Amino acid sequence: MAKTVTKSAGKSATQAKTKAAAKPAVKAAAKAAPKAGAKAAAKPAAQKSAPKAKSAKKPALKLSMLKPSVNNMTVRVFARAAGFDAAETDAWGHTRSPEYLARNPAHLTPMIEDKGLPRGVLWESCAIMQYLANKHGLEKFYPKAPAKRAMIDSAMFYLIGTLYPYVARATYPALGFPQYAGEVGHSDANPDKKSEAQKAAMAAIAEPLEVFHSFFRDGKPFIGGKNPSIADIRLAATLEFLAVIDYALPKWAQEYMAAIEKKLGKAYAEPAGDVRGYIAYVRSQAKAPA
Ligand SMILES: N[C@@H](CCC(=O)N[C@@H](CS)C(=O)NCC(=O)O)C(=O)O
Repeated sequence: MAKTVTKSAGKSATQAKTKAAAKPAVKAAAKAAPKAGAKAAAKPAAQKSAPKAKSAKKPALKLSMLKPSVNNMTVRVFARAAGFDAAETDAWGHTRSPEYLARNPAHLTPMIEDKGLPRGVLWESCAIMQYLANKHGLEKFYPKAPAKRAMIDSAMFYLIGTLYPYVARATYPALGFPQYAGEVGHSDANPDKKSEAQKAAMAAIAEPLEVFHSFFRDGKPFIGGKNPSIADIRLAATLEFLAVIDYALPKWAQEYMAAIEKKLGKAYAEPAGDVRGYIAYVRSQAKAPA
């Protein structure tokens, strides 16, 4: 299986920064010690600077992903925003290979590999973010206080269970993605019926979307408060797909997405660029003369 390891610009910049910052600190400590004239003083100085350099090191992350997917975009944005040293493997065309299925019988991406996990791998975008935030104490993205955390969890479950199925039924036909068994779009119904079902799904998006605004955000810039939480990353990424059907997002949602992108910068823009690039591609194909 050909592996494409894509290393993000943000990450290599951080890596370079870490290395550059770590070296002079250790060097300076070693230099300063002889000047102090005491051999014993050299050790504590060097030891003091060592943990600093170590704690600045970004935790490694092995991620299998698909670039056009917003489920994957979610974890890719989070990994960058939280400063992971993420090695991304493009799983396009490999999710049903015997090797992949042996590790992940659900054949899904995003998937992370982590020795600490009982089965060595973890899929489901929200579970991945929850796990990594728990493991590394990333409270900025996933608050620890039970009541606050419950709201983030509720928003994410509501998204996966209610909003996302509508988004998928409305956008997958335009994205060229397969639909789920049991849905009209997956059946051999005639094109008019399929189009009717797609329109119904599109119309159904407005209600849960408004719930995120009125209930979960509740006047705050983000669901997470002043900073985007993992629920915000999950929501903003999901809404990216709506561009493929020219869905008229309410003003608040447009501003909300812009605010997340502004706050997270390249961490958001880079994975979003892959999704947007794919949307631009499918749209250009749809317009191209047969
Ligand atoms: N609820 C899951 C959805 C994951 C999912 O549907 N992944 C798709 C890409 S969007 C996938 O990997 N499909 C490949 C396959 O089924 O073979 C999540 O949020 O992670």
